[in-house]
Amino acid sequence: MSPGKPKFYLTTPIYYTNGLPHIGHTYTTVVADTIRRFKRMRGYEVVMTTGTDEHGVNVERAAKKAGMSETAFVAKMAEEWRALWDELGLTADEFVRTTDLQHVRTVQWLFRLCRENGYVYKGQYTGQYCIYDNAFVNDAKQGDNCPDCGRPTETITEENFFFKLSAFQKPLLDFYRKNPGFIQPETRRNEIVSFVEGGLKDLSITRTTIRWGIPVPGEEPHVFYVWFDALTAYLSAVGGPEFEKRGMWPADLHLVGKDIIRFHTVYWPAFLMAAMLPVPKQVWVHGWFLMDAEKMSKSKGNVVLPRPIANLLGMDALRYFVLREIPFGQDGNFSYDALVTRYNSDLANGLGNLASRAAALIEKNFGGKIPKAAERKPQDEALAKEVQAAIGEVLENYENLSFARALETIWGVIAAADKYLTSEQPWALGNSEQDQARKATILWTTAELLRVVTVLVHPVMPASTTRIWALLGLPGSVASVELDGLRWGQLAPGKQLGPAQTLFPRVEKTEAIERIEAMANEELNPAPAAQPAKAAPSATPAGAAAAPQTAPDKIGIEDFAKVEMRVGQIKTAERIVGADKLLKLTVDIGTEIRQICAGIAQYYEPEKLIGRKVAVVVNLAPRKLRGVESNGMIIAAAVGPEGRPVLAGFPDEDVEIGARLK
Ligand code: ME8
Repeated sequence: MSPGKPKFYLTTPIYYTNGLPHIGHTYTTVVADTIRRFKRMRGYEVVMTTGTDEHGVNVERAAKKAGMSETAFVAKMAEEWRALWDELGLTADEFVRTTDLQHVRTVQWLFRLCRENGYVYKGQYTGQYCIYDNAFVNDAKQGDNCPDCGRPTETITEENFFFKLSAFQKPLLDFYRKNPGFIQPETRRNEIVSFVEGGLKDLSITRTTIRWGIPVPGEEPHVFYVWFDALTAYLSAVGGPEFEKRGMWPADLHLVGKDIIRFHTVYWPAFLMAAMLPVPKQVWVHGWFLMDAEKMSKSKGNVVLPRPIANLLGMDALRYFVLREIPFGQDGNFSYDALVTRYNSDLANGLGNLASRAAALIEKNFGGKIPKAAERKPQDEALAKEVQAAIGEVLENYENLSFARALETIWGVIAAADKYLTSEQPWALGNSEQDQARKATILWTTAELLRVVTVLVHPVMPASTTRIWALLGLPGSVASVELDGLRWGQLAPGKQLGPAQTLFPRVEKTEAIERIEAMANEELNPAPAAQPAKAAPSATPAGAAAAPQTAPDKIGIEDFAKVEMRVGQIKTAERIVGADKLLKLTVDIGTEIRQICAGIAQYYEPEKLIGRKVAVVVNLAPRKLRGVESNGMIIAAAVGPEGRPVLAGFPDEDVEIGARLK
């Protein structure tokens, strides 16, 4: 730790490695990254930990399915998680894997402390166990489904080590009383307090039925049950048994979704109390992102992936959207429509437009140099006051993790600036000395407002604010601005603006959604020979990771042979509500009738297509376009700069339906 700086240690959950990150995991990690950046700007020494939870039956099964050893499987998955976080700019300070040696030692050490202090005993356990959530389901009977995920439980009897959780009812209730801020938000705290008041049963913390886990030293074949193992990762990431040297423990903040609240607010503090170790200061429980009111899961086919959104709109847009759209703590629906709407209105028309407008006016009137404000009028003072008040409000809201409110306040300031420019009309002023002085005041005021906004938005949108900082020609990095010293009036005149930038190019909604969905489809169902999805070159905005776009120069005939194309005949064609470009077709391909979506609605009348013979790729993995299943692809030429589709066809011959194209 650096001397003199207060420390702040925060964590995301460590995620399971039997799948890859979706928007839910991304959400928690974005929140953590935002807090990390915010706290750094407030002068804290911050450590943020994320990682992967790599033991348990699910991983054993997933590895088997992949035909790999568990060790190789988790190494590959952990690498994919880490690489995706890097790609999205969400690199944590510590990435802990539960197969790390340091972690293994920490779990064994924590167990020894709990046992030495008399909180561990050996016993028999028979219970209903949910292998998906890796948890015994208390009070469940044989045949019951898991109340959390709804899938069947299994009856398990085995010798286990038990943790005396029952001994912690009173200590935990005392602890919650003395630390009212420990569980946030308040409603979650009440839920947990009543749960603990209802009585606590001892907890089985080892298994003999699982092979893939951390061994209990001297007690093989016992391995640790995943939660005793997983929760300890927070401690092993910052030193494990030697945590005092690093000076980061106890954690200041554990961020978790509501699915794992009990583990973090009941079991985890109890384990630590039993070991006589310091207990974390706060657990913040947030809600779920839902798709059509259901929790996302790959098995339901309703997951939203972060990469396609980041590729098309930029990661900052995704960060902004998830923090702005849903009050932190509550559940909320994820919708691409709302995402693109906010992108266009708040980013392209809002922040992006203000930045380019201010820069263009300063360029035109003052040769790109920040002017010096002259005499201030009441409307200039009023705007300054509004901004100054917003600074305090925003910092307080960030501090309370009220991201939506903080952003609302900032966007209120952006709207005030737009209004100010519209009413002051600097472009309508002439070249007299008086008019020049007035222009200077208006444009300095606008630039100063933009500087303050840039600093305040930085924790949420690090990439684009770095670009606005450069656009304003400001020294150093925006990340190193001290938030507590931020005041209206600090913008020095005379600095030269940086080169002009387009921050958030507007996108056409339907097209953007189609592109995101197509990329997500490809990521979820990669066709064996498929190329990665292409991002629209014209619509890839600031901070967006460029999608790989190159096709190989030449392919062998064996590659071409993988694509099965046949002659099909269109039987029905209809428009899709809410998707202007798509037609839903049924196509006879000789052996069956297929439903296929084609992006030709703007150029072909559905009625005129009936009976038409077309070339169809028939062995493409099915995918959903705007929620409609498409099982195949119709071949069309892309004509002209807009790529107008012209269907490939067979006008001269009477070709047989189902004939193969070679
Ligand atoms: O539970 N909306 O890992 P996990 C919002 N390994 N957040 C969501 C979400 C959604 N739809 N889906 C997932 C585990 N999350 C354990 C944790 S910690 C010691 C061990 C986020 O891969 C949210 O933070 O199932 C949730 O708590 C976490 O991912 C669960 O990730």
